[in-house]
Amino acid sequence: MAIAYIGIGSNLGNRQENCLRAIEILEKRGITVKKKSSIYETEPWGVKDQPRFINMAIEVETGLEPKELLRILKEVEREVGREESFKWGPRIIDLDILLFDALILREDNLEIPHPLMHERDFVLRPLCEIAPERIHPILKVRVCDLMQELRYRH
Ligand code: PH2
Ligand code: MG
Ligand code: MG
Repeated sequence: MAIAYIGIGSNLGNRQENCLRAIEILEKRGITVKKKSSIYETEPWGVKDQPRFINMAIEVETGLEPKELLRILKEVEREVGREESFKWGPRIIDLDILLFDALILREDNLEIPHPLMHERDFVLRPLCEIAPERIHPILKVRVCDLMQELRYRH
């Protein structure tokens, strides 16, 4: 079994309901959700001219391989109602793998750790709530320290 962290975001429709519904569907698909962060309302990052987001992070336990987990996340996104949008644009639901054990994977369609997680307050804040001591396997820094560093830079 692996422990993975998933970042959840929504800025269209009933944002909170979308996030909670995604978690429910994941559980129905046999993914054990072990921890849930609080619900955070965050300023849009990257493309600023769009509605505010709801963000969360969850810890899951799974026997799936990372690629299989990614496939399930995409299916759940579709089930919650995600439609095509542009990069960093508004979305009903977004489910991103942040960390997967201490795995480092760099492929075209899947990069773990998430390549921008250490730059994003909307990822680090909820993640820090449920996994402050987790080590980023490339940067070799704890999640809580990544958040401190980000605060310092901004
Ligand atoms: N997701 C993005 C782009 N910008 N900003 C916030 N606050 N929250 C997000 O989840 C988010 C974002 C692309 O995935
Ligand atoms: Mg994303
Ligand atoms: Mg995504």
